[in-house]
Amino acid sequence: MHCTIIDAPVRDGAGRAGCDMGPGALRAAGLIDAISGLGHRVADAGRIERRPLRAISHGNTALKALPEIAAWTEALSEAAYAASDGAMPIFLGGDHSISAGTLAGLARRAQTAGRPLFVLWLDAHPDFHTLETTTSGNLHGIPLAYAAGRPGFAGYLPDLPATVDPERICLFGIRSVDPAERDALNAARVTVHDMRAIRRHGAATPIGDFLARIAREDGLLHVSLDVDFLDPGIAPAVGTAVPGGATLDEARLVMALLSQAGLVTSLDLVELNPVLDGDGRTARLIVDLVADLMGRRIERRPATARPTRSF
Ligand code: EXY
Ligand code: MN
Ligand code: MN
Ligand code: MN
Repeated sequence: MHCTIIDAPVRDGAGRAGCDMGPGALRAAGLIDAISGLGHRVADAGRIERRPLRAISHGNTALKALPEIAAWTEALSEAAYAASDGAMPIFLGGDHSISAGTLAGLARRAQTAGRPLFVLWLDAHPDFHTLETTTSGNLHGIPLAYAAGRPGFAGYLPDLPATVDPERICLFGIRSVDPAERDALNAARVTVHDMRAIRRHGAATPIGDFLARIAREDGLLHVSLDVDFLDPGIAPAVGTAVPGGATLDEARLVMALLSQAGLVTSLDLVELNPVLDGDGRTARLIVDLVADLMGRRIERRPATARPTRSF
């Protein structure tokens, strides 16, 4: 596999500062060595430059940093399109607003390639607000709606040349949904596996079914991994922590299933806030999960020590 690492140090979409240091923290935690150590060729594209700011106004006065996020979205859309021509781009966020750009570029790539794009959204939140429905005004709450072509973005950016079909989106790990998002997800027929369903039925069947469909349709698969997918007990370095997230075993199972299927063609790692990661353990955990996804063999430890005989 050929991978391209792309830093997207975006912080303006989140309610608190710090996500701009995410790429540096993932690198310091050994991300590149972890991937190349598995035999993959890694190209380092370095940091994306934001486009120049344009004046953009909108009737929703709650919106924060609209010109900044628009300028990042344009830059990331171009970068994602270019980097996905034959390689697997890995985008180091940055807050989740980066995925509006990465998905826009990847949808265009899929259209060029004549293949359907599927999205696995690993997150506590659906990020399915429009510019009209968000009440927090934090634009990390909108990227999936934007990429799916929901109405409610008029006057923001030029129309997307390609969007992600909502019926090819799978939300997994969800446990914090705003009412406007709930209604829109139902109307758009997005697949939602919330934590309650995962606890009751397990992770293997829904992920396996989604992967089987992608294989049948010869699709591309983008995985967007928000740190808050994980339980805050194991991944505290996130500004929007929600209790009851994926455990280490659940997250590793998902990564192992993705690795075995070999269908992932692009990846976002978002919302890591190193300011909240005193000992760096969240960054190390994300690197570990990426290594699982990229094919590291899962070692099985016996539940109890094996009896040994020395005579
Ligand atoms: N739905 C909430 C809002 O719109 O403010 C929370 C969004 C959190 C987004 C995080 C990154 O996934
Ligand atoms: Mn998110
Ligand atoms: Mn989230
Ligand atoms: Mn909201």
